[in-house]
Parts: sequence; C-alpha cells; structure tokens
Amino acid sequence: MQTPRFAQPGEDATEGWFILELKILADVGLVGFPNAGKSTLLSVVSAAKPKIANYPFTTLVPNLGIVAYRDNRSFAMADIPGIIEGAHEGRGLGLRFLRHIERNAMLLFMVPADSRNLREEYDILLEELRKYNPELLDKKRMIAITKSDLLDEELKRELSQEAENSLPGIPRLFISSVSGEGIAALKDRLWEILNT
Ligand SMILES: Nc1nc2c(ncn2[C@@H]2O[C@H](COP(=O)(O)OP(=O)(O)O)[C@@H](O)[C@H]2O)c(=O)[nH]1
Ligand SMILES: [Mg+2]
Repeated sequence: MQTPRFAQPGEDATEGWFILELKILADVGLVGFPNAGKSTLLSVVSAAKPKIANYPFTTLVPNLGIVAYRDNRSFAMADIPGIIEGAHEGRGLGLRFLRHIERNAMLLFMVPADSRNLREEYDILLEELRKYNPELLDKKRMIAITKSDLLDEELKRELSQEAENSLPGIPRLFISSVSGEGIAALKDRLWEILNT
C-alpha cells in the first residue's frame, strides 16, 4: 500500500527471533561434482554470469538463469554449487546448498565425459541427495554427459555404450558448452520433461 488511507488501532504484539531460509525456485537444478561444468552451462544457455574456473568450489552462491526457449517461452535454471561425497553431513559446501534443490521441478545431473566411471559418479550424487532428503529422488531426472568436446568419435561410442548398459532408462545426452554440441537438444528435452 503506497498510500495508506486507513489506520488500525495498535495491539499488544509478541516479540521473537526468527531465522528465515531462502530457497531458490527454479525449474531445473544442476547437480554435479565440482568442475562438472555446471556454471559454464548456465552461462551458455542464459544471460547469467556465474564465476567459472578450473578448481572446485568456484561457485559460492547458487546462480539463477532464465533460459530462453522457442516462441518466447522460458524456464529457470539454477546452478547449485558442487556436491561432494559427504555433502549431506556438511562436507564441502554441500549442505548449504542442497536445500535449494528441494524447490526444483527437475534435476539435471551433470557428469563430465572424462569421469572415471559414469555410473559410480551418478550413484554417489544420487546417494548424497537421498541421504539429505529422500524426496529429492522423486523428482524427474536427466543426465548430461558434459565436456563431450573432449571425446573423439570412438571414445564417444564407447561411453555411449557404457551409459546404455549402466544407466538404462534415464534420459541422457552428450553436451558441450564449448562446442555447443547437444545444447539445443538439451533445451528441447528439458522443456519436454518439464511439461509432461
Ligand atoms: N572442454 C570443456 N571444458 C569445459 C566445458 N564446460 C566447462 N568446462 C571447463 O571445466 C571447468 C569447470 O567448469 P565450471 O563450469 O566452473 O564447473 P562447475 O564447478 O560445475 O560449475 C572450467 O575450466 C571450464 O572451462 C566443456 O563443455 N568442455
Ligand atoms: Mg560452478
């Protein structure tokens, strides 16, 4: 009310201290270990300018970006700072940020193409989320195999086969924020998942 035109009589009030918790509201939450390429993806698909660097925990605050999609539609993506094993116990920066994930409609798991073992990395991420709040696993999920520009055709075929065997039934895509590979397809899939 910019121009109050009435007043109410004052009453006895109660006094107290309250801790308010802000949770970012985004359609898509990016979940991945430090260095998975989360901030870079956000900077490529939105106007957000998160800090990017080749060392863990560059992102100290969750970043929110609006991803422009076809026909003037858009969705919000949040870059949640890196999870590490033990995040649910407060190791790394995990706990401070895991709570933001609770408000996302879906989760995009990001596993780099040069990761030692796709399935293992995915399982650790899932397990951290589960230990923090099992309801997080009810969210729709998709996997992005990031930094695919690091792969030649042969490696990509192998990894694709590995993913097919070890991660069946989960939508996945190779993407590269550097070469742009898979980025348009990723937006299509995210939109599709968000709207079904
Ligand atoms: N080759 C390659 N490097 C990438 C790609 N995306 C990110 N990187 C690099 O990986 C490092 C970590 O990226 P960053 O986005 O900060 O990861 P985050 O910790 O998950 O936010 C940086 O050095 C990026 O330049 C990609 O698609 N291809
Ligand atoms: Mg980051």
